Amino acid sequence: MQLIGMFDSPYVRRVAVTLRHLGLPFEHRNWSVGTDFERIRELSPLGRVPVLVAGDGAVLVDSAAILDALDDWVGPERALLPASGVARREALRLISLATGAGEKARDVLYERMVRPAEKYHEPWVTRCREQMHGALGLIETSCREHGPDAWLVDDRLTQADISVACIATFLDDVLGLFGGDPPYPALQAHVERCEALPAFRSTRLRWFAAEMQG
Ligand SMILES: N[C@@H](CCC(=O)N[C@@H](CS)C(=O)NCC(=O)O)C(=O)O
Repeated sequence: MQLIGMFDSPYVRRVAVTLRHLGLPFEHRNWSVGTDFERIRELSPLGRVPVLVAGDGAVLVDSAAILDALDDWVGPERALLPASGVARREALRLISLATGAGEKARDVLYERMVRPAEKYHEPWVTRCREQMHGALGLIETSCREHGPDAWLVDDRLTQADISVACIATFLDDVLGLFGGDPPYPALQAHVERCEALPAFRSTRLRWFAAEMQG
């Protein structure tokens, strides 16, 4: 199995953390959507990461579809998305809020990094930031309600914990989330708990935050 994409992407990283946590071996192709765009497009004409090339050669795109396949492969006992009921609904709610916040942050970044400076549109950036903080506020409430020693939706780590932590770490790396206003103390405590786990530690790019904020 091959995972294509750099761990600076929270979407790639949540797949990598999931693979490691489940003990599924994979080769990591550390390809950039900038410099390796053409060879990524040879596998997936969409040209986005993550891309997963499965053992049977199938090419999977989009982290949500990849995570769904991984849960399917390990079976219901080990699947990281709860199978049904309130836990599944709550996990999907938190995952959607986290990925939505990540997309809004990505829009803010691309406005700065991709668009010509004279076309930078501040009202769009302000709107994206408001949307991002709206979603993060709901995640903060959930983290606070569960307390620092509990997982978010179950008595074990689920995909909600992984996705929330990967995306919040990314937001801290690129936007200084945990040093900013408003503060997110309960979310920060949850992220620190997750980032201490081996699957997270082995996929953490420490240089990335320094480069983004330097
Ligand atoms: N919904 C997608 C989002 C993936 C995504 O936005 N990947 C970014 C890297 S963080 C990317 O490939 N950007 C290059 C592009 O869209 O051209 C997923 O969950 O996999």
